[in-house]
Amino acid sequence: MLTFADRLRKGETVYSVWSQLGSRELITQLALADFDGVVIDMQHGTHSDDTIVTCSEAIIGVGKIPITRLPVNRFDAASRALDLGFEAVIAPMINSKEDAEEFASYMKYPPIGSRSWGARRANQLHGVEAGVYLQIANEKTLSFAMIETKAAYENFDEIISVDGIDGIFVGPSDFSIDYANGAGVDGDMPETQKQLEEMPRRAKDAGKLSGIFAGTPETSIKYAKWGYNFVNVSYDIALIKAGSDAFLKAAELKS
Ligand code: 3PY
Ligand code: MG
Repeated sequence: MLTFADRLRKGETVYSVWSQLGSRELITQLALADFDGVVIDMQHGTHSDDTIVTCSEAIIGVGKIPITRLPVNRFDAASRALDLGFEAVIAPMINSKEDAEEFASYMKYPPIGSRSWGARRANQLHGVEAGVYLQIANEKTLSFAMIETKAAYENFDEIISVDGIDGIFVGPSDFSIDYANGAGVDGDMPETQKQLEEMPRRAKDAGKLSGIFAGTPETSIKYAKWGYNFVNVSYDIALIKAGSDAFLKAAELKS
């Protein structure tokens, strides 16, 4: 338990699946599939402060890594997610050193931050004594600051060097929207590829981790080759659609 940080720091590439649909039954099925972890999306998914309570249990119950992405500027929910047993929290739209410092303050106990004590559910789920959890939590739970705007990219070095930020997590879609000045959304747009390729190296040089949202097999392979430690390969809605389309096509039930 609490293995995510160790696996990434040892050099393993970890592959997760993203959950937008806030159902515990669905989370259990995603966790039973062969992904390493499940990301509960509180920003754009139908998850809420309530649904995430049972999600960590469902994911940990089948031996997978529980991760969540917060809504924008809901740093209070970061501490609570950790209290519920999540091993990593992804914060969207971290555009400045100040945003990163505020996020980190909710993620880490003193002396790094000011996370408040109350991790009893995390202790139980991960099978560690309260005092032990306090000693290991800052190292074993991970804060990922999302880089998904031009401003964030320009402030990359300042954001990545904040004590208590363990890594960056790139959002190629929002990044592309900002680079296209709102004209379109395309994570593969040529104007952003150099930046996406260089970020894992810059994170590594700073002694930090890197993650990214892929979405297709091709982008998953590309990002892993570029050195991202943590690649989210797809999401529940897309997998249901892809599976349905493939079935109907194979059975020749629809043209
Ligand atoms: C993005 O690509 O902007 C994301 O936030 C990934 O979900
Ligand atoms: Mg985004």
